Amino acid sequence: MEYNFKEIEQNWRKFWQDNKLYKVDIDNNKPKYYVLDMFPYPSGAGLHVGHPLGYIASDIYSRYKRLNGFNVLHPMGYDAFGLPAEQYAIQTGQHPAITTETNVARYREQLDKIGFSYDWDREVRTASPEYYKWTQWAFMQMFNHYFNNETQKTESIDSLIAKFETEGTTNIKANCTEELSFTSQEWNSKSDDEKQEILLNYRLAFLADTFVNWCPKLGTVLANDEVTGGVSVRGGFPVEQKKMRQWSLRVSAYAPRLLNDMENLAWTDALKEIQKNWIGKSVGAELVFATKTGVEVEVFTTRPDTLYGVTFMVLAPESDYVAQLTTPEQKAEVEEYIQATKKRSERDRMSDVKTISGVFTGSYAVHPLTGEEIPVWIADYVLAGYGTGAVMAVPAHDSRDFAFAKHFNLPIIQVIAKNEKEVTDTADWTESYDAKEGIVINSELMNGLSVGKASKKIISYLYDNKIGTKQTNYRLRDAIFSRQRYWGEPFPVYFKNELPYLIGEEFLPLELPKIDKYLPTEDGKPPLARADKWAWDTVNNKVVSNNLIDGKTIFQLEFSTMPGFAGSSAYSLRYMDNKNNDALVSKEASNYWQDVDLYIGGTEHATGHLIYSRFWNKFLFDIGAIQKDEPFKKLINQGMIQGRSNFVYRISETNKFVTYAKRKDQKVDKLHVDVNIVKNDILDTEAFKNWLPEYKNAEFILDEDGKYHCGSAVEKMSKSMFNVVNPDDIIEQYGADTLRMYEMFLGPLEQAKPWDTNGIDGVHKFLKKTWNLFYNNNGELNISDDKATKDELKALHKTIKKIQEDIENFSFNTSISAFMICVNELGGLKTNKREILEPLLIILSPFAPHIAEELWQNALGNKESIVIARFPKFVAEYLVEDSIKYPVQFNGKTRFMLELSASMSNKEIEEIILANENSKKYIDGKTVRKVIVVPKRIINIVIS
Ligand code: ANZ
Repeated sequence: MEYNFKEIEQNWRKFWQDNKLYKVDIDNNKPKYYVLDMFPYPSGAGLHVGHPLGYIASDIYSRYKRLNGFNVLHPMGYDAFGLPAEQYAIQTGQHPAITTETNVARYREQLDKIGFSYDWDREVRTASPEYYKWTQWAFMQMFNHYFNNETQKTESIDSLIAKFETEGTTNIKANCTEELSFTSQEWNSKSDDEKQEILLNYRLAFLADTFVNWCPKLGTVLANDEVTGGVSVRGGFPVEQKKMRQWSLRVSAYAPRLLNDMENLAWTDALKEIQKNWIGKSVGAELVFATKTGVEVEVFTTRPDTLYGVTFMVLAPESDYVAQLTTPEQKAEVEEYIQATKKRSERDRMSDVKTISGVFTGSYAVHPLTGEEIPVWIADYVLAGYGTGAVMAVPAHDSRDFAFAKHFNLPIIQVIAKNEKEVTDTADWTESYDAKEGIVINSELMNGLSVGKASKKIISYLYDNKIGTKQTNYRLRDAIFSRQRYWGEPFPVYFKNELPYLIGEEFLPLELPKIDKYLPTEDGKPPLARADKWAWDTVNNKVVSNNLIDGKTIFQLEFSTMPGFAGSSAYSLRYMDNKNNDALVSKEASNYWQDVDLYIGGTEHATGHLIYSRFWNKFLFDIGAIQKDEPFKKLINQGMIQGRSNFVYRISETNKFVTYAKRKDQKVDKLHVDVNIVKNDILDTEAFKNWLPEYKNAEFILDEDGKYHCGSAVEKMSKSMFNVVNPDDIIEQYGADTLRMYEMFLGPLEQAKPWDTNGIDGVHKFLKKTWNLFYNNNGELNISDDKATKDELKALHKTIKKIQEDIENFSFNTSISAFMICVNELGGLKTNKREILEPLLIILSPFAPHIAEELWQNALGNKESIVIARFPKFVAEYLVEDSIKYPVQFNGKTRFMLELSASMSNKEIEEIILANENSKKYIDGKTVRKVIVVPKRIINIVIS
């Protein structure tokens, strides 16, 4: 029989599916193992060979764990809400659900061809109502909870209300937007509306006026990680800062836990570092500067030791203090500056250190220690959302303050010196001294102290004198949670007197209404404002027509929808129990599956999905809905697969193409050519002419070998560079097993590497060679039941050991090499013994499951699938060498080699070596002083 991969692969895929071999259920007799891929957004372009890299790695691992007796949960689904389907809907009028459906079907077809071991019965789609019911449910729980800073846990909003009713805010340490203070009597005498408004200050999911990244062109708010360089990541449209009433999640409340709990996660240091910086813990002080008008400006500083060096203050242009402190004379200039700031994204403002700008407010503050007057400025390098949105500027020791002071000619006072002698005139400084090392000078209360000691001393002084307190800040922001879009989860929220109320939990899911167009309305409202039927009847608990809204029992529903990360925050939990109608996940399922043991996906999610889902899980854990407060125990980031582009060179303004070697002789245009009509860098010139109409009459000036050699380069894999390789084409030509092994062979999983189809033949040949161990040259089955020889066992067990170690270290590329060596060795030994071939197939099956199953069942005659076989035990004995070749030295010089049994004792070796004829020649009558035997290594005879 020939290795007919097409037929084989199709047959076995059907067999696996028909027999539901990958279906898993809770099984208390087996240990669980949960392997998860980051689920894809099904885009219209389909998968290219870069996408399955991580999926193949996780599939190998899943299969390996199954072979080792684990009950493996390995699911797949779709992150199905998203912008592209909606943009397409805007252009064509086609409902995004239809686009999504089509794309999902295409993805599924492509994924199926690769032979993954997913339990498709557990599929989830974030855009389906049965799924988003639980996204809405989680949101409702967040709305009904607040975060208790004292217990560092979330608690019910009812318990907070109860405290307000009995003791007001006296003993409350709740995480909130703004510190409020009221007595129980004051609370009890408030109206329902007032109470609702106050509670928004505490809820974990809340509505508040916040500065957001507003993208007018996309008509929506974007998250920080969706904006880069002042434009939207998708589409590259300008983004501006705008104050809007938005839903937010109080993610920042969890900052300490998100930071501390990272310690126990098996993630790479690089990724942990990114998250750490994103969470951004700073320890310092908050203190107050009074102004002459009575306004008290609070600042956050990490350097209280530099307090005597403050020579001015800076407010964020958006700060509430600005309006309070701007004098009439300065008003026009300040207004103009505020307008200019709106055009710059927060990231630009933080990263662009060259552009220095700012405006004086006209007001002065009073230094709390010296009583001196210091001017208050506004500048966009101070951000509204961090700390208090105001800074005490210390130009001598902060580089941004320094640049600002130089630019606007403000005084600079040195208060830290490397040592006592390093005190110089700041007028000569070209840069600030930012290091936290040295002693404090020019600072009455702290002179002579080290930076650390000075900080401690001044903080307690500030505290005692009621000027300030110690403060820890986190850079992590609350997550803006609304989008002014159609294609997302609707909020289960209606508005009464402009205040939000939840619909009853039992009426979920609240399904997306139908609308005629997917654009915002003419007056700028989100697309859901187009729905005729989008009001909530609180008596009958159902959606009704807007024209029934009466403000008494029937109210308008929320127009915004939830952002992309909503649906992906708890999907790993839903896979555990995807059919459950009564809970996100049952207690039983959560108890058994616990968390994801291995998560594989890209690093691009480091500050988005991987923060939000950790937050979401911690919240669900706090309310007792799940068992673990961290979702992903181990995380591996696969490297990007880059494209390898090819180029042709057209002599400018002609139809003639020269080769890479000849391109230098004339003026040429370097043009991308479709890599699929190039093989080993040689262009198929006929195919080229047929490729695009403009090349129909192309002429070629070939190289001396009569071929057209292209240029090449490694670039991002993308349609525009014509370097996209479709896995379907590879599978058509070589089969899925070759694709799987070749993707792994390309290099270490975590490294970025270019896709280069040139090497694929080698891997394909390896599979054929494996096949030939079972079938002879005439295609006849040829298996023997004889006992294996020592050499055969050694070749096999060496490989078992290596594959096991490699898989456990996620070093799949070296596994492929080990298989190649093994099959070559076995080929050389003409192995055809079942005792060797059976275990070989089992260890190969995670990598190349189709060929392994075929040979397992049809060549070796096994009745059960290889999927449920057991990974062979490595036997160390087979690797022990029987004999060892010793170099024999005389006074340190190697004279000859001697092969001896590996089991001999040193004493036996000594006897043999002294009796050896060859030895006698070298001893040559001299006295033997000593015989040194280093077991299994060397023999040295000392003579004199
Ligand atoms: C005085 C000072 C002196 C500062 C000095 C630094 C060095 P991290 O570490 O990132 O937390 N700051 C405070 N709020 C800010 C805001 N909203 N926008 C921009 N900058 C702000 O940084 C905290 C430091 O950044 C604070 O300490 C403050 O400047 C500034 F030699 O205060 B510092």
